[in-house]
Amino acid sequence: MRLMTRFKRVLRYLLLVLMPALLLITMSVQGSGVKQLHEALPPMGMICTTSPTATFTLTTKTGYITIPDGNAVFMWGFSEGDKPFQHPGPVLCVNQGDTVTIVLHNTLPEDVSIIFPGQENVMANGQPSQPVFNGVGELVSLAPVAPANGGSVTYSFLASKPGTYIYESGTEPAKQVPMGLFGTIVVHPTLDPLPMTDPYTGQPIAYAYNDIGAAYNPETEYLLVISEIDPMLNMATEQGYQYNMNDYTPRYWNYNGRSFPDTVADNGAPWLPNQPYGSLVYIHPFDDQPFLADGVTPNPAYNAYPALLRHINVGTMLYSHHPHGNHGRVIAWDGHLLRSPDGLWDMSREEFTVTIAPGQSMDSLFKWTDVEKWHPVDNPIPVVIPQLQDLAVGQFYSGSPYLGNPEALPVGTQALNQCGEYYHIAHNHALNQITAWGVVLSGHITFARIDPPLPNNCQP
Ligand SMILES: [Cu+2]
Repeated sequence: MRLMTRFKRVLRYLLLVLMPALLLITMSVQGSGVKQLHEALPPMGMICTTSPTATFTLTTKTGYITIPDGNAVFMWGFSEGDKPFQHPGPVLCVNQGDTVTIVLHNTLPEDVSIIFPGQENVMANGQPSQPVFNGVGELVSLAPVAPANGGSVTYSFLASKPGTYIYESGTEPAKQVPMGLFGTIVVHPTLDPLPMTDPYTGQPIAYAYNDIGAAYNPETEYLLVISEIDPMLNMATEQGYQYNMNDYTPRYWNYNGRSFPDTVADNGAPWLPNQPYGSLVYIHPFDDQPFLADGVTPNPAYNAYPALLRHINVGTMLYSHHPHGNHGRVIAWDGHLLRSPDGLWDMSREEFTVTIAPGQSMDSLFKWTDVEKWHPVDNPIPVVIPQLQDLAVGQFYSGSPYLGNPEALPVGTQALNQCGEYYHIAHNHALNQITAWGVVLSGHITFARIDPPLPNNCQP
């Protein structure tokens, strides 16, 4: 009985959270940009923190994040400069060849350091960054620390290889990383800053690596930071108790620091002041025909470059990611482009579900293709819609199996049905992890939204 009441309360809370999220999503349908600072967050897409000198100040902070089951969890985090606590840490975007400098200021009551997996010859205060041992030869940190309660340390390295990388605590990482001391480094390749544009539309083209096979639409660049939380560890840390790490049991599962349905809310959603990054993937159908059948009229639906999805796993276990309905083309692991050393063989591959190990990064290209070329008049592919009682008319449903064809929904149904858009769930295939402390349909879930080709009711 008590469980039932709790379930209803949680359900009501989920709906409360979901409603403004859906409203915001439908209101903000314009494409997103990257390479912008936090001040004006585009509603969707990866948010880059940039610096003209590739110099960043990261300050450790404490704060709270909210989980859709109603809980607020105490966290540690990296914030840029003197900005308020945020979770996860800022996405530091630099260019290949930059000398990256990161000044760590530590306000926490424990020593903190940062390690940079995938970066070579990292320096700490001008000396090679190396593991630190105490007087009796015990390892105390994987890198020189910023001492507790106000200490600082400066790291630097040459960003020699493009790709998606993790930065995270190297001091007591089994505790400090799950407490939230992690973030993402994105190194744009030297090929990227060149003024590459599409010959038909003049729109910019970006590259994830120094390879034309890694071309993507820079308006559709997304990040998925995969993490987990054992709230008992966080509570013990907040209250100053020791925590036996043998008891470590994650109960919350976050994408970009949020659990579903908050994952699909906009960047900078006002009810998530410390969790600025959404993870809704928002694209249009892939169409590489620049002209209509007459060969001269520009094709308004022309969309020849896929989205880029960057993934990192900062958790302690393997996580699968399944983008549903579409395969992603995996083009790189850990900053290594999947191409043979002689450059001749493209070793990228389409994957139904990708399993990402702790500490790994993976980049994939993602597109949605209208294979059957459905058209309401010219090509009305017949489909039998099941009886209403056999349908689950959820929030993310247009009433039609076809993109661009909104249909009437049962009376009282609250659903997104703006222009016949599709919503595909994208989630972790370990279904016990699409939960929030046992509440189902939270945790590691986000969505891909596919709008009909332009022009449409969402973007006239
Ligand atoms: Cu599924």
